[in-house]
Amino acid sequence: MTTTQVRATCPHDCPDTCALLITVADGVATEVKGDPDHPTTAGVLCTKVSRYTERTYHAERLLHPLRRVGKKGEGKFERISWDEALDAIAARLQPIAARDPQAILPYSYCGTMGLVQGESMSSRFFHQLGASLLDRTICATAGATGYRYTVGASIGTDLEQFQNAKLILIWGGNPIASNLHFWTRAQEAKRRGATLVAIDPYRSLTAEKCQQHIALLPGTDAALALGMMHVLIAEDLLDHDYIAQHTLGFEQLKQRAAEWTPARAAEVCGITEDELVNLARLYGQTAKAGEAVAIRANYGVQRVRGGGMAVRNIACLPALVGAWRHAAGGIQLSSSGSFPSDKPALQRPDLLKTPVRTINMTTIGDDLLRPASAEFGPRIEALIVYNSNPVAVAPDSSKVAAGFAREDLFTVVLEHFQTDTADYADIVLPATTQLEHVDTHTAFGHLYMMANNAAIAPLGEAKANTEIFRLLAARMGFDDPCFQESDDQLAAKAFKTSDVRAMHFDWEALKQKGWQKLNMPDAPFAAGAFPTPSGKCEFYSAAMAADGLDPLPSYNPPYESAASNPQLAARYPLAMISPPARNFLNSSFVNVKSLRAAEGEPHLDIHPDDAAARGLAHGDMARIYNDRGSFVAKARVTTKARAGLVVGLSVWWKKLASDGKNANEVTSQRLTDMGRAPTFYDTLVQVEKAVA
Ligand SMILES: Nc1nc2c(c(=O)[nH]1)N[C@H]1C(S)=C(S)[C@@H](COP(=O)(O)OP(=O)(O)OC[C@H]3O[C@@H](n4cnc5c(=O)[nH]c(N)nc54)[C@H](O)[C@@H]3O)O[C@H]1N2
Ligand SMILES: Nc1nc2c(c(=O)[nH]1)N[C@H]1C(S)=C(S)[C@@H](COP(=O)(O)OP(=O)(O)OC[C@H]3O[C@@H](n4cnc5c(=O)[nH]c(N)nc54)[C@H](O)[C@@H]3O)O[C@H]1N2
Ligand code: SF4
Ligand SMILES: [Mo]
Repeated sequence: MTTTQVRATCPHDCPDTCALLITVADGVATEVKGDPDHPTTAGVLCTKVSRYTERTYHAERLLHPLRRVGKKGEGKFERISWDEALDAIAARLQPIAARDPQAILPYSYCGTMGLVQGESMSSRFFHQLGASLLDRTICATAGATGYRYTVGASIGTDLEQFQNAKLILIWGGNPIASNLHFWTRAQEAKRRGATLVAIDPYRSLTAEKCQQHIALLPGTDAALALGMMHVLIAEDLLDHDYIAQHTLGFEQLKQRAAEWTPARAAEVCGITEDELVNLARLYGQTAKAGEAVAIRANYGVQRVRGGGMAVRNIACLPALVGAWRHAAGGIQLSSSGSFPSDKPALQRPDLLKTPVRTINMTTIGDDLLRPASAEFGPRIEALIVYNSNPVAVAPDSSKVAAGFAREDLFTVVLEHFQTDTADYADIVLPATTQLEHVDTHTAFGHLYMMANNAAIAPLGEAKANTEIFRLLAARMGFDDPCFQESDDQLAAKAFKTSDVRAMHFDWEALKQKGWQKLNMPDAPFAAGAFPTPSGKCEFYSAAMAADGLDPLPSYNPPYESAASNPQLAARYPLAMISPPARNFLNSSFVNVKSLRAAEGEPHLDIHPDDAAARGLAHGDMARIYNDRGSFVAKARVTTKARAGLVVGLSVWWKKLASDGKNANEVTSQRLTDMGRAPTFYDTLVQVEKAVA
């Protein structure tokens, strides 16, 4: 028996982007471990990816192309050959492209975060075709936009510094579930005497383990940050020198913050004035004592109408107290902007010869149902889905499913499994997993360029996304030489070596070593030099004014809350959030038995008072509904959910739930204040005991 060890990278949409070691015995992957030498992975993986072989060798892996024989959504398919599949696709796409290629839409997200198997050959294909562009907003664009207006780019505190902080605000994140290797650092900081504060409407696994927990109402974080600014300014807990040298608009900010008395802010947030004032003092006084104060801002704050502004306001705090002076101070939202990846080289936008429209992935429900019009352009006639499971993950799911069920829509799905989305496909194409293909990765939680070597041969007839788009390009008659490039050739172009941060990038060397840190200063904004138009942290943003937004920190209340929409709240009094379950990764892994068993079944956490008012007991089946739809989940009566809030950990495969539905039945397609992003956690519902 020959046993080898292959260096790989976790492909999932998780900030940790772990370095993996794959043990391969006679061509079979037998173990997936964390690389002990990688500084942030440190030999530890989450439960999900420790079970990676269970996913790769799953009995239900798609191993052959399939053609639908049943009704859309029914899941009945027959096996066909690759030639038949590619011919069938080209035969459907060609006439549509001849009429108007914008009627063809790619739909993809981060099933893999790889630069090669994500958007490289696929983008080239759609650019050459002249298909509609997809605005990939489903996760991070609200916060990224708010952060960019303020700090300049998605650059922040290095993960490897957090253990040295004296105070860490874990703001809208649940790292025990979703950012494990940050949690390790936070715990180390705690051992060294740091205080951890969770800011989260829900007593999450993480909030339970922090010394303090501020359980504010969902969607009110921008007000909390404004109230904190008020206290910092009123009590002079400021770094005047840092403000003078490295910020813009302090005098205007001062006036704005004056309006946000602790009493007003606390009322909006549904917390006590003391909680707010004490938090601001803890933050300001710790900084004033010369200690590092850090914020880990995460996605929980962004999935509401005011999500962009919330991140912007939070991102102002470190500059006010001079937290950026310390390598362990400041804020991390995402490290993605640190990577000089060369997207134009990979994606070749120059292949697109005429301007085309852009469709927002968040509103795919409405857009699939939209007729042709002067504003919208042609009706969507063909959809090619890869690296995503929109029928489960996109908001307002009954609309999404209705769109996918259109008989006149031609749908191709590239997948590992027969997902809720694949059930609606005309043609399903089997894709390789990370163990079977080559890739290179950035990260959004650390600063390492990462390599993924193929550990095993593709299973069955599975092919890498890149190879599928190469074959489709050939079928469509695209003869540009760029459609011949191999995965290694693509990976070799992934980073700009002209940029000092990646000047040492060399693909062959990276494949050998597995990972390589970017050249980045330890404390990125210790001496200012923010990548904003002014070079300063912008409390006042002229770019925002130009974009029609309030140029100063402000508060955009939720679309759906008791305070902002009392009429709706009279019918649907409970705020619902549906953050990630620990054992799933979005909708990935839901079909892995051991992981699904750990989650059990869809649950709804509800406060004892709210349950009692509805005659709902622990373990009863609850029906959760609003005007958009309904789903059922088993009630867990618990004070983890504050009164007025219900929590349904997600994202379940609809077909693995007893009613064939999930939390996205009730979420809406309305967009955030910035970044055209979804508002999954801006949802009012009513709950009742389900009739058996
Ligand atoms: N195990 C696991 N890990 C994951 C994922 C997964 O599905 N499972 N998904 C990955 C992806 S794609 C992402 S984007 C990240 C997401 O992971 P996180 O960044 O941690 O974000 P969420 O899980 O959306 O929310 C985190 C916390 O925010 C809280 N929250 C909800 N609304 C609000 C609010 O208005 N204000 C505040 N302050 N808090 C709020 C929730 O209760 C939750 O506990 O995790 C990644 N990692
Ligand atoms: N209610 C609610 N809805 C949510 C969220 C929430 O918190 N609550 N979170 C939102 C967020 S943050 C995100 S990021 C989105 C995530 O939404 P998606 O990006 O759609 O993520 P997944 O559901 O994991 O689906 C990814 C799919 O890609 C497939 N895949 C993986 N690797 C490959 C590959 O190499 N090739 C191909 N062809 N396929 C591959 C996987 O099998 C999987 O089915 O969901 C959003 N939806
Ligand atoms: S999902 Fe996240 S924590 Fe788990 S192995 Fe992948 S990168 Fe690491
Ligand atoms: Mo996400």
